[in-house]
Amino acid sequence: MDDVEDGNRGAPVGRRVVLGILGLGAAGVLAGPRLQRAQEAVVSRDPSGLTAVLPGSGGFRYYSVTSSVPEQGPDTYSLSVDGLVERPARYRLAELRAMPQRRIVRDVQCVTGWRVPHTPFEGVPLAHLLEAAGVRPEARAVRFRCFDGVYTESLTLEQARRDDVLIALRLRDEPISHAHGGPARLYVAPMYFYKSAKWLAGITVTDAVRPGYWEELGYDTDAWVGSSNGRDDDATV
Ligand SMILES: Nc1nc2c(c(=O)[nH]1)N[C@H]1C(S)=C(S)[C@@H](COP(=O)(O)O)O[C@H]1N2
Ligand SMILES: [Mo]
Repeated sequence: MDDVEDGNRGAPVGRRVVLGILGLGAAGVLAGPRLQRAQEAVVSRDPSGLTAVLPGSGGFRYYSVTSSVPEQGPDTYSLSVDGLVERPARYRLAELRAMPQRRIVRDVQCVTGWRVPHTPFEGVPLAHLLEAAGVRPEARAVRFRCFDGVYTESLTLEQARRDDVLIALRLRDEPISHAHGGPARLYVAPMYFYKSAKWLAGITVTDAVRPGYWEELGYDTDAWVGSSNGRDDDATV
């Protein structure tokens, strides 16, 4: 329960509301329209979302700011790269899988306090796609769009070129499930998990950072674990 009420800079989520929603059961988080509406109402005030610990999820919470997201797979998925680049591109899942992959094992850290230790993510370094696209000299930032149609994120170009930022295709050595943002999600290892946009659909190179979904609501755009969002004290967690 702690993560629900912890670290919230907006209106706190009342314990009674939280208990009421949890009482509807974890399975309903993914399926029940009534719970999804309740979930949205809560999530809109708190990036912890209120979600549930899914059975067998190994400590992950399921988060989505939208109530349902259409599934995409090898036949339908594509990722676009455009904006201030010499060579805009669109990649199918098979093409992404054929690129050089990097595997990173770190702790997943949500800004609200929950953590999943030693979690392997694997995918194409974002730097590789930027290199292939040919970033123009005036570019300063990268913007991410999701096929849920709502969530957005952004990084400075310098952050986006780090070798611990991936277009992740695998989580815990399996293809990323739909619930975890598959078939491809952003993975920004050194930052709080809200930077790791699920259901990634598009990458646009831009001239300035535009705050993403949660950042419009007050969370830090530079979301370094341990030194952002007023959590400097947590540097070792
Ligand atoms: N598209 C999208 N990406 C998202 C979110 C979301 O609601 N929609 N939530 C963020 C937050 S706050 C967290 S903690 C993680 C949760 O990822 P998980 O559902 O795989 O645990 O996804 C991040 N990426
Ligand atoms: Mo989060």
